[in-house]
Amino acid sequence: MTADLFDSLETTGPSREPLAPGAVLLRGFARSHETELLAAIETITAQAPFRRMITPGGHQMSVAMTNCGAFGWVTDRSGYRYDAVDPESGKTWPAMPSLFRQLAEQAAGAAGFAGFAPDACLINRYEPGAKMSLHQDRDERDLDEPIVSVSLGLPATFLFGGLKRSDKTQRHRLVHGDVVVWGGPARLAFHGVAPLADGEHARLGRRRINLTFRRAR
Ligand code: MD3
Ligand code: FE
Repeated sequence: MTADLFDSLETTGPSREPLAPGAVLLRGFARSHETELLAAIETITAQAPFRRMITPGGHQMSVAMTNCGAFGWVTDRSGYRYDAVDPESGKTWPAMPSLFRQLAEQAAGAAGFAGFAPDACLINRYEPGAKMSLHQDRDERDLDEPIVSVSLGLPATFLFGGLKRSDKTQRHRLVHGDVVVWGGPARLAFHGVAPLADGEHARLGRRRINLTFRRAR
């Protein structure tokens, strides 16, 4: 473990760093729940396996995705949408585990968004080289609701821009257990993830998993 991580977690506990107006990084907020989170992800992905979806433009995403909760985010040639049904199985998505719901609610509360009640959790899996191009999240009905993200496994370089695609981007390294709450003026910011560097994580091997909790409907 690095000196930084040791200082921030072992001696002082999770820390709270503002990234931009409306965006708060809760460093290590999910670390103490890693075993239960990973077990829940195993259960979910046994029912709704990771798959690489096709964008409306016809490209296959490098990130593999699945969902849990009442609604799941999906993309295909016809567009992006939230759907109660997994198009691969024709069944509803696995239920959102209460730990997921509680973690998201607590993180949102710590960032000033009391009462956050997510109805969708998108689960993204990155393998070395996988990336997410700059985009905005705007498929949710109420953009006043925040998004809570949980990073697990290999570290990633997260890109965080402004309200225009051409705005300059800040880079932030997100590591295992980090939670970020995105709301208010940050909610419609362009953002993405740089190609994942290869590595070996003690719990996840050559992978990064990101959970995003949303109020879709
Ligand atoms: C900033 N996922 O699933 S999480 C996504 O690491 C997505 O997998 C990335 O962007 C990932 O849509 C980034 C952090 C994140 C999520 C939503 C945001 C940052 C955001 C919405 C608005 C602004
Ligand atoms: Fe996004």
